[in-house]
Amino acid sequence: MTEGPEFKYYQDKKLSIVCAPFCGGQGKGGVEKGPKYFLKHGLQNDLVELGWETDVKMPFDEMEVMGKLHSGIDVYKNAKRPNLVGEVSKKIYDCVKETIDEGKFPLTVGGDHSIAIGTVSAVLNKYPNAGLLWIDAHADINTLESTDSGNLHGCPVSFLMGLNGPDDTPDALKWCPANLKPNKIAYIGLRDVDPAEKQIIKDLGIAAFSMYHVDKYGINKVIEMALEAINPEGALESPVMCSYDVDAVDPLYVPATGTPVRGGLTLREGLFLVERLAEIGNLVGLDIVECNPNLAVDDIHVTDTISAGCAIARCALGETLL
Ligand SMILES: [Mn+2]
Repeated sequence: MTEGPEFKYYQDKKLSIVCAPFCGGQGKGGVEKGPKYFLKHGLQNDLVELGWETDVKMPFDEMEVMGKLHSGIDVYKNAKRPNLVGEVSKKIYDCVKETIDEGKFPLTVGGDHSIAIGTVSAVLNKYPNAGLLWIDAHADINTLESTDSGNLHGCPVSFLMGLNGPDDTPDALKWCPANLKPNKIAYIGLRDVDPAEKQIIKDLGIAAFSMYHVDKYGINKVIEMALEAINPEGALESPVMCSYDVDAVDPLYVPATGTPVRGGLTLREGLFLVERLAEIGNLVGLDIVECNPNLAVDDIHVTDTISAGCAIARCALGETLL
């Protein structure tokens, strides 16, 4: 086996798996089981075998949060559960911040994508010049004004960027520093974007690579274009965070997810993407979200989905084919 890639920002190779068993950013139960399934699948041991000193963190009490979730829904304007999303994402923020302060790579396992309000804010707190790759079938940039469903897993980017005015920011989310700039995020894998989101992406000039671009240029070129877009200086030295929604990958490979859309990345494209980031060596944080074992039709769906999620983590953290 050849020597694995080097991680410039985590040369000691220490890492925390931050568990984010949360489903309140959307309406389907089961996505909170993600962390448990990842751990049962052997994620921690896999990372240890890749040379990472690894611990597991629980930023919040899952039972307590599920209790609150079932005790009734809080609503702000048309947003569902803003208080719970705000409370939980703040706890995840604190945990990811602590992890980075300890010199450990934060690998956060969701949960739904609303948890990225916490993870991205924490990474940007430590690495203000970090770029963000948002790997997803969806843009997740709806504002409270534009969202039809009111599900906050479709809105995290709007909070990270501060696109909701003070009136449209629920109190429980006012802790969010909203420090993500439009020229520091690039999307890869998009194929189901709401009209209002398309307008926001155009107006703000956000780098967005849909499946059309993956087909046109190939995944490697798309990654390079995305990294150039979020490093306006042209250097590839800047830190990069990756928030990876498994629905970016085609449901053929990742069937057990809340909002599957056909025509996505192949499993190899999805893994190559993070292999390439590991090879470049600038990764400073990774989320893997939206694995929902409850939505599997059979056990094979569960295994396919969880093993793909674990493979994304391993490939991002140094596993190579040779
Ligand atoms: Mn998403």
